[in-house]
Amino acid sequence: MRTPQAPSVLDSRSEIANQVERVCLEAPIPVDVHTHLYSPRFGDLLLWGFDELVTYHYLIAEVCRTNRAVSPDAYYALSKREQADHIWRSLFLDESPISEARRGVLTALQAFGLDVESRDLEQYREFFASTTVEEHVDRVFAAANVEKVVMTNDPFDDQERPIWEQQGLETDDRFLAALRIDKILVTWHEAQPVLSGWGYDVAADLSGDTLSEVRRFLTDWAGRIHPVYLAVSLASSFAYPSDDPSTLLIDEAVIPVCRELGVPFAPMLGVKRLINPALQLAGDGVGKCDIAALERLCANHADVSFFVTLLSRENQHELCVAARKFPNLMPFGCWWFLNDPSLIEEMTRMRVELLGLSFVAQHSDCRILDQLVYKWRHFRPILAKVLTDKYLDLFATGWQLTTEQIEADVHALLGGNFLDMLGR
Ligand code: RAT
Ligand code: ZN
Repeated sequence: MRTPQAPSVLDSRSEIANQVERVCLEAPIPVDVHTHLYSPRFGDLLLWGFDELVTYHYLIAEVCRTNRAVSPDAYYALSKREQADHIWRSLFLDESPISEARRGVLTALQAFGLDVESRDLEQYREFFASTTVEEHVDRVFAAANVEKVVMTNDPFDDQERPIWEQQGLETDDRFLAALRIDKILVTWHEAQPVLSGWGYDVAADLSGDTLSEVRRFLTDWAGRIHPVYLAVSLASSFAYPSDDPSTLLIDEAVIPVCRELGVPFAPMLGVKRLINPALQLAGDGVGKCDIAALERLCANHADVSFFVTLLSRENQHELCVAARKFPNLMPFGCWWFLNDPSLIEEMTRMRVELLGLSFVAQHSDCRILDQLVYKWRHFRPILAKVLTDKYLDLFATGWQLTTEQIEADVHALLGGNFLDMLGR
């Protein structure tokens, strides 16, 4: 019989620092809680490769300000390959690629063993052309050390819907589904005729059986995709309660379905949509949201979990305070414009100080498979830095730390807390 190993007590500052760094750099990510990735069976919906990587919408916004000789309209009129050539030239060759999104491209290329120093995009393209998507999914998951990712699944998407309808449940267990319901909550006037066309008896003014029919629609889709949460991106101006259809739809359709399924509702708040429409997908901005709306949601539905990320830096402290008051509120990730090292460090530090370990520290929001590598490689050392400081503060009081406890703490922050919330 094996005797259980004694927990390894860490008895010096340097030992603690070394172990925290090792654990943060090496721990598998149990689940990346929000991405826009798809499994290979979704075909073209799964974006990957050099041209996709450099035409990420974060880089489109950068190229349109860095090289104003090419207008947004002219940029979008180019082929994907020409867009990639233009971005590579303007953002990587004409100046140092110092921004976070540009650095990310280089981190990904380097991780695949490509020679970043050569600056030879044809060599990069050849590398991707010579691999299969299945091989590349394995390669990327291994390089990022990610076990599972949550997709963003929209039944209103005409390319995505038939795949679920024809092929049924996802079979690659690295890919979990999330039911995205922006169409219903943000643009009900557009969703209503579509739902009607699909045989749901819904009225624009929410009268009659509309709310139970929306519940039926959500339940049908939940049966089809088995979502780990229901999600929506809400504008910074989102108000709750309000006269907008979203209030009744949330209270009477979304929340009851989440309760029934035992999954969280994941509102993501703070976008200002298309402040520059010419930039298309790259044209959204940020606004501070009203934290009271979120507080009221959590208070009105104490038996449902809210899995929340906010886009504005100015909202982050309020979010932590709200989470202290509402145990059913779990903050996650450093979203989009906050996914920059200085802001990640600030937010992670503040969250640890106010919430201990009861949040999910990061998600990747990847749209392109290859980004999984850089989003996590850039995050891990920041987590190590913050946690090292915190553990050393504990050590200074005489508190004893073990490697096992640090591993458990890091696992929780990297997504274990999300799995616990689901009871998995
Ligand atoms: O981060 C992004 O790529 C944004 O464009 C959005 O997709 C956002 O993350 C969202 O999920 O709405
Ligand atoms: Zn997203």
